[in-house]
Amino acid sequence: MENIKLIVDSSSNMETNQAANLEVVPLTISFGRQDYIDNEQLNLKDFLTNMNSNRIAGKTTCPSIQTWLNALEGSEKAIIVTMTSGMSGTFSSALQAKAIYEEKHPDSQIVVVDSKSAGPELAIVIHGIEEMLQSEIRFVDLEEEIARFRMHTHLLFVLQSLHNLSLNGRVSPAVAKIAGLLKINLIGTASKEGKLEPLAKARGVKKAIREIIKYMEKDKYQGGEVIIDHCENEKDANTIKEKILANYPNAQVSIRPMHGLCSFYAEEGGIMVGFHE
Ligand code: X90
Repeated sequence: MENIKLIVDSSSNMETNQAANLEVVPLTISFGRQDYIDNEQLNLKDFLTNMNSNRIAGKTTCPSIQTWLNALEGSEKAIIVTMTSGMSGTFSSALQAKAIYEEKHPDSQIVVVDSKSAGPELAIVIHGIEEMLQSEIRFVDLEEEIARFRMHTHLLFVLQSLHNLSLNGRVSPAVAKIAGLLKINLIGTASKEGKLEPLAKARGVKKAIREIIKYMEKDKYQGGEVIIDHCENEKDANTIKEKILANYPNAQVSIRPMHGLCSFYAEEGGIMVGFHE
């Protein structure tokens, strides 16, 4: 279809690609007075060192309305995919930008999708949309088609710490309590409302990886695209990939390092698995 811009926030761990008309809009992570903008210029090593030193509790800020407006500038049609409205103001800020932009440009049409998820599931949704755009679909039908596609995409994750999630009030007190447990891996998913939903606890990584594979099957995984994002944990990401390929040799499985936002919340060792059934 003609010239439709795709815009996604940096929780997707994706990169801006002008040739593909895809722009990634950054969130910001701050430690005291030091702001890290989660874009291509972010020095991840330096960022992780600062984060792991834990001297100051960090916080995050969603993209401003103006940041979205800058990304929309010049586009008549655009699709914005944001991280979950259940844990971030990112969706709401994008919706406000849409209203302002459409009023200023009456011929423009902007679709804003609340992914109700984070990380690699956003990339899976973007890939799905890119595929739709290759077909004969009309722009007015896209929103419904994206909603249908999203019914078959999922997010699972393993977290070794919930420190930053609970310090920032992004999980309920009941979930935050699990954060105190040492050496526990929390396996979880994105709930229907787009909140962190614990599924299981595991001592040891092996067990945690088995749980991930088990829950993928429960989610009716049958060989679709998988993206595994990790925070300094390529080893476990690879093990998960191998296990998936053992059952589905033709599956497209990729591994990516998390960018700043996901690294901050998933923390060192954290793994997020986004997939299409
Ligand atoms: O400042 C902001 O608006 C950003 C807040 C982001 C909070 C959630 C980030 C989650 C990143 C952690 C594990 C996955 C949980 C996702 C459930 C939907 C990764």
